[in-house]
Amino acid sequence: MTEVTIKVEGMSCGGCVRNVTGVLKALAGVDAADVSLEEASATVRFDPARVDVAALRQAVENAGFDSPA
Ligand SMILES: [Cu+2]
Repeated sequence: MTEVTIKVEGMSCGGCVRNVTGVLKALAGVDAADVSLEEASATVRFDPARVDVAALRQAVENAGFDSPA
């Protein structure tokens, strides 16, 4: 397992946090996602053989938020 922290911009409430957490955890290969509204970030533990950071960021973008590199 690998752990990475990505930026997540555009969240404004706990609903956004749950939304982002849900889309990250829905990805095959993601083991855990800890999303922080205050820090505008998500720390994700994942299997690098099954999913990569680009896919994590894409999932955040697809959910309507921004994940700048
Ligand atoms: Cu919200």
